[in-house]
Amino acid sequence: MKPIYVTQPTLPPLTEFIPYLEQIWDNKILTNGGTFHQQLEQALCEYLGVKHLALFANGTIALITALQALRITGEVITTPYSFVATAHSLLWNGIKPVFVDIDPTTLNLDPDKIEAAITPQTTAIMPVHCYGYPCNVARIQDIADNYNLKVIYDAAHAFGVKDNNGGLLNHGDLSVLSFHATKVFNTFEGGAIVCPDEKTKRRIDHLKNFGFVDEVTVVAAGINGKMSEINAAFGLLQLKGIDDALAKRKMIDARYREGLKNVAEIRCTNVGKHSANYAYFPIFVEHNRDALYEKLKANNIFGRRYFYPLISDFPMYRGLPSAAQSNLPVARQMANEVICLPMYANLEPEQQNFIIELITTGEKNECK
Ligand code: T4K
Repeated sequence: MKPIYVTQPTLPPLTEFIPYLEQIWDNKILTNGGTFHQQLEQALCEYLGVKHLALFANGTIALITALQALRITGEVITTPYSFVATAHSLLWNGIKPVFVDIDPTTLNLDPDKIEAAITPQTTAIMPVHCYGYPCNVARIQDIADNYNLKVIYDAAHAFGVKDNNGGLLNHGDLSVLSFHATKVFNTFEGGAIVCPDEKTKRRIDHLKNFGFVDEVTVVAAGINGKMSEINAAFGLLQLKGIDDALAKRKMIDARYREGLKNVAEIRCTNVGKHSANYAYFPIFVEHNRDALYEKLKANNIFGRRYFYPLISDFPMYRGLPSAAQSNLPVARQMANEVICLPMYANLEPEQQNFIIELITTGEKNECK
């Protein structure tokens, strides 16, 4: 059997991409805000229900720029249960991350624990909508308002997630998306910052273009964060199939839940189906997660332990007081138990049945 990875991008037929390439070849504008770049920004604003969005070369540079755009300094409260890019974006800005534990249900920053971590140096909160599961945005905003803090959401996983007020991406001061090849919506590499007003969008556009405002004026030490025309064109094409891809993911999610419901050692998440985009399918294995992980691998099933190790365990973070084991018990437990099972639109039912069988049948003690 061919390897089955944790994710696999859904690619449209190559022939459908050729006309886009022809247009790029005709125009000879390859990057720096060309036609496809403008069209994709517009199309994503409409699809996601957001006012303004600035495309980026990837999500990490978008995170770094989001912090720079709001002039964040000092300390920022964030989660250890995420991809390392979340905290790295703080270090790239000379900001000290302060790790706060997560809620065991949402797997996101626990609002009850945020206030105790605020100091006079705290300027912002950077929560993550982990796996696309919404943070408690109302509680986080209340805390931010009380302490005059900015909120920048790492929404790398949250493409298209809705909440009661519409798009989840409309919360906080800024939200940052990733369009990496492994994501629900991808542009090979890519990302975006969602922002509420024209003025902030202008500043972000300057910052992603070295700080240039016009031919002779540079206002900040900006970076090259621009998305190329090829990536933007691919995004426009991908967008046509996104609803179909999300519907397929939803079915795969349901099949896993049904297939795994009687396995005592395994917990699935329970965050409210209306608010998910089925970006990942994490399971939590109470005893000896790695035995199951290795068993799957031996059968060519390459799940991933997102997010193990915790960010706070990496060498550049583990000396921080907030990285102490005793500060992050829930995050640590989740990191030690998680396996993200293969989840992508084109995962075949037979492949999924094989994965479920491996987990459920016969050697139950293997995942003990
Ligand atoms: N914030 C959060 C919360 C994030 O999760 C991420 C990225 C970021 C910020 C930063 O956004 P970007 O700067 O990346 O836009 C992957 C991705 O590289 C990363 O984007 C993602 N999060 C993270 C959760 O996962 P790896 O090192 O696990 O990827 P990799 O190469 O092992 O890929 C996983 C599997 O996917 C492979 O085994 C096979 C399959 N795959 C992968 C690629 C790249 C494909 O089938 N095709 C492909 O092109 O980090």
